[in-house]
Amino acid sequence: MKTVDQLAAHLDAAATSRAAVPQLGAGLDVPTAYRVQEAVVAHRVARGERLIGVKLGLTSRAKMAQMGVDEVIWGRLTDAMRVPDGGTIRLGDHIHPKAEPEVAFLVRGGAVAAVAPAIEVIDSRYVDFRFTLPEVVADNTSASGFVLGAWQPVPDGIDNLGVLLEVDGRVVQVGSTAAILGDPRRALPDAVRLVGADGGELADDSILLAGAATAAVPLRDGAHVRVTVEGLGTASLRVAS
Ligand code: 0L1
Ligand code: MG
Repeated sequence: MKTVDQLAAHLDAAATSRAAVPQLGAGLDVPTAYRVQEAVVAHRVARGERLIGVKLGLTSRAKMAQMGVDEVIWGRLTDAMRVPDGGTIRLGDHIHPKAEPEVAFLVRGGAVAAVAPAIEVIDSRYVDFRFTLPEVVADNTSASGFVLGAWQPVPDGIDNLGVLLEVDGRVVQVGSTAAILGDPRRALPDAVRLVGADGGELADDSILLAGAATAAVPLRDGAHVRVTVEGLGTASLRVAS
């Protein structure tokens, strides 16, 4: 088995060269995988990226069942992953990206200060998007990009808001914020617990991507993707080659 630093360099090279790598194979446990994730993200920081938040993954019953787990996972977000609302992502900067509709929180003083509709772009560094739980943790939970709509005060009752994912004006996924941990507000205590267990904390003005409300859809050249969360507004991106 390779060392944590070797595995991190391997995954970072896959991301920077946009060439998917085979799964790492047995022998990696989840605690070690989080060390690999930290080291993978350290490569980004060494290139000048700044940590600006965290994301939760496997937050729906469907994704947990698919992976055979009952615990959410978390990953690190950097400023270079952020795409402006209505901005463009390039396929050439990714391997096989997918988009999923999410809700994002702005964390301040240990509490949620604002909420926004969001799109997460996930892009596994593994061939065919196939991985075990430790492998996806090591790969920073497939984090690759995200778009935030406008921040706004958190309304009462965000536990069952309708969510639409449109591609080129056609609705391709319909869901509810209930798919995000039963209630997306659970993301904050979960993130505080998971990040805290790792010795970290959510600094003021951290972004928290709470999780996906529907399945992810593959992104293709020229697509216009828009997410609408009932009562919260929209977030969108364009895909170019
Ligand atoms: O954000 C997510 O829920 C993704 C977690 C990793 C699994 C995947 O890539 O689908
Ligand atoms: Mg996600």
